[in-house]
Amino acid sequence: MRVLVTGGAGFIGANFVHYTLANRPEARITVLDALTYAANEASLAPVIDRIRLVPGDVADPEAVDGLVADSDVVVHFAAESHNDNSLRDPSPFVRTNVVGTFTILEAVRRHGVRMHHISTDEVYGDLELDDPAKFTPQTPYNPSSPYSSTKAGSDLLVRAWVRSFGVHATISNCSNNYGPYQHIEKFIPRQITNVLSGIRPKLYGAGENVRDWIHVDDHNAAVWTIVDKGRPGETYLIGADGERNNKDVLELILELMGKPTDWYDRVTDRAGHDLRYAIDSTKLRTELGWQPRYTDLRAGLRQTIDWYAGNRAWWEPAKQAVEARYAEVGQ
Ligand code: NAD
Ligand code: TDX
Repeated sequence: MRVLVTGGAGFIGANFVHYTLANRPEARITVLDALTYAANEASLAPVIDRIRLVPGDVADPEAVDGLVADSDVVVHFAAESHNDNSLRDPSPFVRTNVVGTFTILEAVRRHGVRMHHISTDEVYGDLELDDPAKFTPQTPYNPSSPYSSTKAGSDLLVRAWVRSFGVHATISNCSNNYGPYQHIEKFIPRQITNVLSGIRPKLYGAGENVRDWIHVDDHNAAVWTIVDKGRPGETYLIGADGERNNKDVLELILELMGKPTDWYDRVTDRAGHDLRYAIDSTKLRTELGWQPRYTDLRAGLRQTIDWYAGNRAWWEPAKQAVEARYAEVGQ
């Protein structure tokens, strides 16, 4: 099977490449990635002789067309992915997430190629902290940030291309991922690398916001389950029942790293900060038989901490600039 992985030099995409090489030896992988600030070629270095890495923009039809034509399936991860960045400058989010997905859709339509679109639970907006409800495939779209609204827009394009043109596509909306190779602008790796750098961790507001954490390998196993068995045009929600508030996650990181659990700063809250995300993944589990393997957040975080401690060369060059950028806005 020839697999085109867009965004394969980013966090989830690079883990997808590693997961695929380990579990699907028959797959022939091409990565299309614009190598933005969020990419790290070192994430693919150990396997670079087993894949083809093509630098290029998913919003550029010429870069996309031939690669799609030569594929059996496109797994579309490429996106601008960080909410905080989208609040500073939404324009690359509109281009990559909306125009990029449109460009991929037109190419898969032209060449009759199967597509799986990677999206987020943030398209559903947020839930109250004390609401027992979770997001389901029936929850109406109600995105809050420039990031999540462009992801919602991309999902709606996929749905329309399925219905109008019969494109063979599936969509998955996953909750917050953690694991190796995640950019240090994101919550968990930012705090781990802060501790490793002697910097006090930074919690937005009171830290009551809840995220539904899933290990990146569980996400990628679910993606393969959908590529193998998903029904065309269907949407699957991916989540591992990992709800925790940010303060609890931070205190767990501090405990695992041998620091006092109050060794952190409270900083300016995110504008429009979504309160809570929670996924009901019943459809994926019952219809397609997927189950998460990493159900112990403590064990998954310990493995992730060990990875950042053992791979300083991967993240240290970016650390100062990431923290300087946050400091400009009091975070
Ligand atoms: P990331 O920011 O780590 O990686 C994104 C990758 O896309 C980078 O390698 C970047 O260079 C590439 N890219 C950006 N613009 C591009 C363009 N115009 N053309 C080609 N490549 C481009 O993101 P991530 O966290 O790995 O997220 C991957 C996907 O998963 C995204 O679609 C995101 O919305 C979705 N998602 C992420 C999470 C999460 O917790 N991180 C959860 C649910 C869904
Ligand atoms: O320093 C921080 N302190 C802090 O308290 C940072 C960077 C974040 N936070 C909070 C904000 C969120 O409530 O932690 C939570 C997680 O923040 P992020 O890692 O920025 O993730 P989030 O905004 O929840 O979005 C993530 O999950 C859904 C991914 O970045 C998205 O790409 C994905 O769609």
